[in-house]
Amino acid sequence: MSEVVTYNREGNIGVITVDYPPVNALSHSVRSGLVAALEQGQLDSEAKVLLLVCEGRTFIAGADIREFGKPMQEPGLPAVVRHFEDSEKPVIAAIHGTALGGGLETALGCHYRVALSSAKVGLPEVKLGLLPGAGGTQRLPRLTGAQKALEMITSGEFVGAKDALALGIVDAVDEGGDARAAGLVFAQKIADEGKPVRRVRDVTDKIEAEKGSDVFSQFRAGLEKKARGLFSPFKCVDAVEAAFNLPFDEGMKRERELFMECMESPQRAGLVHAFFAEREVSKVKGLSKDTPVRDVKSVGVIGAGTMGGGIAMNFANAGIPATIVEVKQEALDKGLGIIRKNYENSAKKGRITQQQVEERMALINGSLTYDAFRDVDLVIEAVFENMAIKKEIFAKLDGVCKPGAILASNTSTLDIDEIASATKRPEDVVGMHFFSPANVMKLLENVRGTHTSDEVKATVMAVAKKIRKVGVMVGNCHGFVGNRMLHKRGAEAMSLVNEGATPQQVDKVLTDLGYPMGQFAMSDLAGIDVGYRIREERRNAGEDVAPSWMDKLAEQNRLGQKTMAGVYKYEEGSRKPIPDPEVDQLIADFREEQGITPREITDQEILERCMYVMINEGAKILEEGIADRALDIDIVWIYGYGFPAYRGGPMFWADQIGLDTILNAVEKYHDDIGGEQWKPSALLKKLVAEGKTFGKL
Ligand code: 3H9
Repeated sequence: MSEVVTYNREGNIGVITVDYPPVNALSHSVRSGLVAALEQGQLDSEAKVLLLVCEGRTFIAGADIREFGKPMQEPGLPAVVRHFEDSEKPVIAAIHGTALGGGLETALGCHYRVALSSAKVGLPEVKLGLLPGAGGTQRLPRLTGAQKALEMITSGEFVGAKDALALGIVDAVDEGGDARAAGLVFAQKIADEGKPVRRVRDVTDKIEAEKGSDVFSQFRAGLEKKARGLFSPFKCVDAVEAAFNLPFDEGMKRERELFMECMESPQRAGLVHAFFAEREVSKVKGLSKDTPVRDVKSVGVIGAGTMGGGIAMNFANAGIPATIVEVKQEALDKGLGIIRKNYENSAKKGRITQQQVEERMALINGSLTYDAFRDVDLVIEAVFENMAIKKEIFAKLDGVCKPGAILASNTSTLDIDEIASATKRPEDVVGMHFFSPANVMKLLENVRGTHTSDEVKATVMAVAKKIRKVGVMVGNCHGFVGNRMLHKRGAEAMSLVNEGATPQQVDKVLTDLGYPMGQFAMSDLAGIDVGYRIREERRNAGEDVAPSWMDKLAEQNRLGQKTMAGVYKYEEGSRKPIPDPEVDQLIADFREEQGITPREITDQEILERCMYVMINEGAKILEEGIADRALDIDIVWIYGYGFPAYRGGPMFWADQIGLDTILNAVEKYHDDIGGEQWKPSALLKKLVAEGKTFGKL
């Protein structure tokens, strides 16, 4: 008898129960347990109808992702689903929580489906670089038709129970809160009415109606843009199309072939790594489930600029009141106005209702005095990067805020310990680095200072979750994890252009790798003055920072998108970067001035210099304990800078390239170019010597 799948009978209903926490994933034990329990149900002459239910928080959430990449143990999932569909007794699936991937496929193998109204269903395999491989691509379109099946399977988005009912994916929705009870009632009805089995594979009306339709070619054309660089969405379309062109069994074979192609693709490996990494980052070294977490019921934000406004919106979206403090009424009004405009735009796009706009605005208050922070549980300072101002603010906060309030800085580079030194409570001071636009980007880089207490660390990680961000805990150093690596890439990209590359060439190499934008398009977005000011400050501090053609841009007031000219030029109302001959000339003049003879630079050199310099820095970050694991760095880059998740993050990508290859190149550039950035990381050298990877430190 399986421990994770059991069989019992209630009246004339045979109940198959899966109990495999946390999400009833279809591990080998569950698959074989399901087959055994189904067989028991067939042999049980008292059972007229069978019911499949799950214990715990959810129905089956899919195949067991931890088994991917290991040899498959029989029975495979398609065969399990087939057994259910072949059953002579009607089988009913009772769905609560989420029926996802193989979970929904199992339910589609059942003859009837009832869902709690709170339940959701979906085929999210595409998000793991896969396609539904247990009949989902063949059975779902038989119920929903081609268009909806294509949308669901290529996006991986979930559908709520009521919509699932309208689409024919489920047969009934139950308003109660108990799936077993709802399933038993539904099953009893089927038994009493003597309803026969009803196999989805035999439903053909939609297949016949849409055979030969041009929905597939149209859908593929639309995907070209949406799924740029991705492998599996296109395979999903091929598989769904097979449902319309081939008899069921042959369609299943085609689905299998395509599924295996996806399973073996490097994109699948990258996306599965990203899936687990996203969950691992919430487990912070030194903290446990028992670490106390403070209640955060209200927050304060200092600064009503783009960043402060975006931060406040996150809290309002989560139902937490936020008070923004500004110095001048005018700036406050402007900031609140922009927040309203952002919400109104979301309402126009149908993402939220007008009522939600008002509810959220009601949660955001403005004030001109720090007294407004007396009772808040957390204050986030979001003024511009200037240590003296930040210290002044933190000293004031220390005087105003109640004991136990968390004092956070949204600084993107500055020393958290120095900021904390302005207060008498450094244990309550922490960095909370949001990424612009703060209401959109999913990353929250939480920065621990030397004295930050465990309770405060645990609280800011919990806050990240509450406001639907992915929180990553990192150590305190200039630029932390993300910007420290970005600055190395930026400096290298700038040098490549000094030496002969064009900005477009550099950007294209990065977008070809899968970034949404290149280094220079990103500089234009952030503002050319930002980097210029940092370089100037370093020069004023006596550091040896080489002159650059980008300084010239700043001096000519080409500050990026905001002045419609930076590295690229921009047309009114458009964010599309257009190469500008004036900049080519500016670069040529700069080279001449510096006595540089430009040389041909290959794309491979650009890739190596922009990426390997980051990997080398990432290794130093690990060496110094600024990041606890390589996967923390991967998540920072995926959610903060748009590194393609299908490559698993920069450190995972480096493991795929081979650390020996990377070290060789780093050593070569150290010899050729020199500089601290190319000094090989001791950890990188150690890993290569020991034949290890970042993933297996
Ligand atoms: C598939 O089905 C292929 C088939 O078509 C074909 C086969 C032939 N496996 O996210 P949470 C773990 S592909 C193993 O924090 P939530 C997760 O790692 C699969 N483990 O909770 C975490 O572990 P830990 C298609 C899994 O409530 C814990 O469960 N299905 C799996 O925020 C809790 O997860 C999917 O892609 C799994 N399938 O969200 C669904 N799923 O505690 C993927 C979760 O040790 N899963 N874990 O860190 C999800 O989307 C969310 O986990 C879910 C719950 C919505 C279910």
